[in-house]
Amino acid sequence: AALAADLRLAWRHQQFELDYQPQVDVNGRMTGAEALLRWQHPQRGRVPPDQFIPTAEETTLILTIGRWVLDRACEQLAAWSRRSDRSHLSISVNVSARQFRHPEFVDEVMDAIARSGVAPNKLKLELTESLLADGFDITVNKMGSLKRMGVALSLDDFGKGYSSLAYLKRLPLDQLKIDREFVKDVLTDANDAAIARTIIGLAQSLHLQVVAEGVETEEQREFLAQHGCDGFQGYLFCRPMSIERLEEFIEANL
Ligand code: G
Ligand code: G
Ligand code: MN
Ligand code: NA
Repeated sequence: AALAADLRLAWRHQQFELDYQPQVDVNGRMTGAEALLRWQHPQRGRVPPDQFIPTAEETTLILTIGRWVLDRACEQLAAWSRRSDRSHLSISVNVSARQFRHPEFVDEVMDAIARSGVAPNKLKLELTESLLADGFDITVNKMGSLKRMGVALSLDDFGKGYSSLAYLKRLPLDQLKIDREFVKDVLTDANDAAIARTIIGLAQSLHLQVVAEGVETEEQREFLAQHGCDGFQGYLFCRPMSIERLEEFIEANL
């Protein structure tokens, strides 16, 4: 309850910020970035999202924050679209189950895109397998509406949840993200290596792009790339950082 009250104050005092973490292709070229929410608390410092998003989800604040994140991401995409050396970049936005479930969600995405004037395919929504608990047909229909709008859809934290392969086939996805849990020990744990390879193979047979998160070493990147992974994100390339620092990273890596 105390945290919920603190979060409302945080919203009122504009203590939320977005960091961005670059994503790169097999050639090391940046293809886009994931927007990651941060709470800059005057006393507690920077509070990581896993410590406040669950509470925000218990209140309607997640809807307010979620709209703000979408708007910010679209504004950033609009700024990049006006520069020829950045117009290819995409931004991935995490969408919580409660936010996705809200009846207005599809309209809100449409509004954010319309207001900013960005190409819809530059916006990627990261959904999690927990959405499937809501009822499969509703989820698929909503995803279909977003797809028809041209927005890209990614399944985040893949492998941690419980989505069956039969379900996966029917979801209108563009991308799977291999959870960092499986990437961490991919070189030393035969089971994790098998899981990572299986996810990559699955993505390939479903014609989905596959991005590994939490890539920290060149050896991990190499292993994943050899098995067909086409996108990478992690400390090896870059930590999540402010938009100002990200702009410097982009300049240095053009
Ligand atoms: O940046 P960090 O690794 O601490 O993020 C932890 C998790 O918090 C991410 O995996 C992501 O699922 C979640 N997260 C980050 N930003 C957002 C956001 O804007 N909205 C939602 N719903 N979740 C987010
Ligand atoms: O959406 P998701 O919860 O997966 O967000 C990714 C989270 O993983 C972010 O909170 C980010 O800070 C964190 N992260 C990003 N790259 C790395 C990495 O290379 N190693 C570790 N341990 N965490 C990472
Ligand atoms: Mn994510
Ligand atoms: Na993730």
